[in-house]
Amino acid sequence: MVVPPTPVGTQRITGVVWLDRNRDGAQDGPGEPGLAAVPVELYRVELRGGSGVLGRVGSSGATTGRDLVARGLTEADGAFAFGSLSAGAYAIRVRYPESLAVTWDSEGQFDAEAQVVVPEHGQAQAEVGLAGDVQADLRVQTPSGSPVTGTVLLWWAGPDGVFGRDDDVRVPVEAVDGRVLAGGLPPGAYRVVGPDGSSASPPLNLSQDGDPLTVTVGTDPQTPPLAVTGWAGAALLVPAAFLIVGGLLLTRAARRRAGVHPA
Ligand SMILES: [Ca+2]
Ligand SMILES: [Ca+2]
Repeated sequence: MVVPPTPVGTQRITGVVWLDRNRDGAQDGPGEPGLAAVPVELYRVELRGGSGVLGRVGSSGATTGRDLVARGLTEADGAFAFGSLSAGAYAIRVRYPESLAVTWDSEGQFDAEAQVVVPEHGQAQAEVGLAGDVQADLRVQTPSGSPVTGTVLLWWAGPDGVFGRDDDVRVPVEAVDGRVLAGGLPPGAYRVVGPDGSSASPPLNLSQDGDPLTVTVGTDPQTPPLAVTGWAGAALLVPAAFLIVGGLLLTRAARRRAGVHPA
């Protein structure tokens, strides 16, 4: 029987880096979004002395027997993938920002490095959870001072501190009667987007020891059009009355011409 050769390049490693705000090692819904544009490195790892123990990636990144194979950035949803791999042992290393702490990696060592073994014809999975130490305490209101209730977005400018780039993160949180309490956030620059999604607050800075902040978002509901009253109403009503009376007179004249008489 002919044994087929080991396929090279059909195996892959996929994974995700996310904001694990409650630090439980699971990605809990939209309130724990993926982290985009996070650098991820892939190393090929050799088994040490045939002992079955995987070697560690040194702090410098590349050490003998642990070669850097590829680099990449996480996608908008925090996902990453390395394809066209040979079967074997690898290490995923996530270069996370200093302002975040590792809450989880799929290896269980909380160092944002996960070692995986990719089987032939198969794939491996690696996850890294990160969280910040900021607890946001916000009063969210409309320009007229009405408290906002509903889902608002805490729009973090990301590690680069600049809004509008790939590393930005939007965290949906609930505002109840204007109050937002949300933990596990990275420190830094934020804007708050109101429930209508159309307008964002001015930038504000959230830090570990920050005081409660009042944030104004959105626009007030449009003032309904004024009811027709007063002289303006009268000006419309007078021509209308002429039309009605005129119409009645014309109808009566037409009936008379047709020989129809009111009973
Ligand atoms: Ca979680
Ligand atoms: Ca940014």
